[in-house]
Amino acid sequence: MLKIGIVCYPTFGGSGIVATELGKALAKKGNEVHFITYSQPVRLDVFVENVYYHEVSIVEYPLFEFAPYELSLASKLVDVVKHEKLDLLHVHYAIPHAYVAFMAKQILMQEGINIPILTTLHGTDITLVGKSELLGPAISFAINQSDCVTAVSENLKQETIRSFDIKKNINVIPNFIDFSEYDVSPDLELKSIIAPNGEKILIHISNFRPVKRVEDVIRIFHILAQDIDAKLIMVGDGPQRENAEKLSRDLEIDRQVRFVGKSQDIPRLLGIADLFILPSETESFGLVALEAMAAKVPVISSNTGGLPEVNINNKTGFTHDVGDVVAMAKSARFILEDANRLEGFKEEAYKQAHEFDLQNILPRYEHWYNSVLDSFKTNGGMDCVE
Ligand code: GMT
Repeated sequence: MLKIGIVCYPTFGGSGIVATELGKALAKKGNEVHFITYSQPVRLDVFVENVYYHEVSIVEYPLFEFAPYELSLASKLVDVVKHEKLDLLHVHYAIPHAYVAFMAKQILMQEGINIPILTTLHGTDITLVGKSELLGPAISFAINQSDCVTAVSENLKQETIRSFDIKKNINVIPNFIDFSEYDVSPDLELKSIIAPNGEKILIHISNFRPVKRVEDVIRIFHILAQDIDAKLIMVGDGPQRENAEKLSRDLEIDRQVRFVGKSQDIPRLLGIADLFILPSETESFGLVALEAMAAKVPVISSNTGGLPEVNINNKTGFTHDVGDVVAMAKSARFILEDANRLEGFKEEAYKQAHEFDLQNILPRYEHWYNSVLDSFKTNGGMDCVE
């Protein structure tokens, strides 16, 4: 059994969820899993066997206008690796986590400890922040200095190779869903509150950042609602929420749209939905689309990034060009207007979600860990292969 350190962003967001669920699954199998973050990951219960949480306290000093988080994290990593005798560090996100892990590794080397650093790329570090010319060299460096790297989709792998000077082999290990913990039996009482007259229920879940194009969700719904009796649930919060609320008032559909804020109850909400809308500008994978499909909810999404690897056009839903709200609304109507057709799409979405069952993906992570550890034992670490 391994002692694994996991570093991630602990807030609402796909990468933190993937890191947390992976850690939980590894702990269930008897590995000792140590989460090292600045606050407790949202989906983590720390009173579970084999799970440990180490909070990074950020050093504040009046001279520092910006608290040096990277310094605090590197120091914490050194401390936890030494005292818990970790076998490896699995960091989620190149910046700053892979960058910081490299620094921690150098410090530990001085003490004769050679800890493998495994990095998983989730997207924003490559496709959004990573586009900054200023950060490019630091991101390339962090990726190249990792002992092993994975990306969550083939598209993200190719995008990383295109955008940076990458000298590492990048393995693709997609996001996953733990069906054993996914109870989505429909809550009929909730359904009758949201849609008292049997209206179709559409849902969008995100952090309402500009990349999610939440105003497109409202526009799609506005077009659709002219032909289909429907309600829309908007789950999450973020910088574009106010604009989206205003738009729904301006379009006079605010009585049909509910903004419910952040929720810990995603499966319950998905359990009553008929269609998921994800018109993002880009999405390296789209974990939330996978969660919807696991709840038998077909998806209307854009066709960018890794989304077409998850949402299969004209099978599990539809994919369209970014911003083409008319086509997205048309496809939504096509799915919803015929009960048998809707059932067919639901079944296909559910079937496709099983491709990403944790039971299939976890062994790939375990294999990855073991192969890098083997190479550390035999030659002090070399580029890993799957
Ligand atoms: O975009 C988000 O909602 C959050 C973001 C994150 O950094 O946590 O998600 C990214 O990682 C997820 C897990 O791998 C992917 O499913 C999301 O597609 C990806 N977001 C983007 O690429 C914009």
